[in-house]
Amino acid sequence: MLWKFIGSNPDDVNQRTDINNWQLVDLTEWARQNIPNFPQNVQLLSAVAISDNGRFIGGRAYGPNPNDPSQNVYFAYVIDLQCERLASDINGDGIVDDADLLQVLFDFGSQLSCPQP
Ligand SMILES: [Ca+2]
Repeated sequence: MLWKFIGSNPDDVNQRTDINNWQLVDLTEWARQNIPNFPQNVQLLSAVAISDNGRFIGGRAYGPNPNDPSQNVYFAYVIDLQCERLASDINGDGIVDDADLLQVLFDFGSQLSCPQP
């Protein structure tokens, strides 16, 4: 287990990328790339907890209040890292349904075209 004090300023973390070859990531950008339907107007500010088995990560976020989207609030979040997107969920809304099938039908027979070198 590793624990290392690297500074009292959060910017110190970003300047130290050599900690056992860890790669620091922007949590919000990571979530937008890996979590289906992650809201564009929510920012993950920090990760403060991880479950013993590494499956869940919890932290603090900032974004619209679900009860009053006109107001932004700070809130806690939990990410389940084992909840993966189904390959057949074409539009990434977490449900495999007729919308996904329709998208496949629209694309049926299409081919990627790449410019000739
Ligand atoms: Ca879908």
